[in-house]
Amino acid sequence: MSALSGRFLLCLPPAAGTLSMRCSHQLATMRHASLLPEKKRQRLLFPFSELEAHLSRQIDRAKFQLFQPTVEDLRQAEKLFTPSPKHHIMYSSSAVRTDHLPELTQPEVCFIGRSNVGKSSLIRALFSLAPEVEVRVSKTPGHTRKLNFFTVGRAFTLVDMPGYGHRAPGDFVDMVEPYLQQRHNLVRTFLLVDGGAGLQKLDLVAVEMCEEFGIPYVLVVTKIDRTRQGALLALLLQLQDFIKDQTSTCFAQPFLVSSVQYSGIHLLRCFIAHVTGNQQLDSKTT
Ligand SMILES: Nc1nc2c(ncn2[C@@H]2O[C@H](COP(=O)(O)OP(=O)(O)OP(=O)(O)O)[C@@H](O)[C@H]2O)c(=O)[nH]1
Ligand SMILES: [Mg+2]
Repeated sequence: MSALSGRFLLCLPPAAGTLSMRCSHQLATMRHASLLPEKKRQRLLFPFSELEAHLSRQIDRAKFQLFQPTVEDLRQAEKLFTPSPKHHIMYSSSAVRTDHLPELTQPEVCFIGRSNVGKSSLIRALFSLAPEVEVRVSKTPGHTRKLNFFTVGRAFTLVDMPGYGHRAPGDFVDMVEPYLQQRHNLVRTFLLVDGGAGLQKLDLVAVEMCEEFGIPYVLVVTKIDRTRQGALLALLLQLQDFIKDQTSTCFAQPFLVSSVQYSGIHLLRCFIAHVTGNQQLDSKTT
């Protein structure tokens, strides 16, 4: 286990009516992140910064940092992900068929990707300041079988999806495709790609689906704690070219995350706050 992972736990008192005390990783908060030495903090908040040093000078860095909020922006975004008596963050419902989809009006974001790519883990990391919100993760592919809806106050909804590929639910196509195509309040789809595995055939199928429906989506590279830097940089360059040449509704900058070490989680929170219309930023690139 790395020096950053798992060691520092911030224990929150149990919510009324629950028995156990749940713990949240300390690096999940900006307050604790700010106590880190400069280099480590930078790596945690802006994971691309670590790769940048290895990038050839000829390569334009700007396109890797289109979304470049300030540390103060990240702090503001954190408030949206922090529950309070007036701002409840909770699991709200599940759907296995399109006619089960809850009718909601607030902006929505969803997470799609191959089974086991880390969708539920990423959502759990995003919600780690609300540890009473239960997001189930598993080593076994095909764990999430339904569309699970989580509400973040009145600000937005977030949807965890079943994975495609090995052990995907039988009715996956009937469920996920119509959702992506018809969901009126869906403002952004996050398409996760495993950093270790790189772009796979099934990822390309998902890209094709998003392109065909013309929905705005973003590539998120997961498990970067398990990926060698050289491989990660190569993947990032490949994704940049791929997005430029073969997509039209994909955001030009892929995001990098580790749900174990919390790298990129604060940045992604801020991006979600922004695209759901809950946070204005100086840089308007989304
Ligand atoms: N090292 C590392 N492991 C991760 C990370 N994210 C997820 N995992 C592991 O990957 C496995 C799958 O994670 P899940 O979050 O359940 O994946 P999923 O995409 O929701 O999978 P399905 O629900 O089956 O589609 C689990 O064993 C996680 O612990 C990460 O950032 N780093
Ligand atoms: Mg899952």
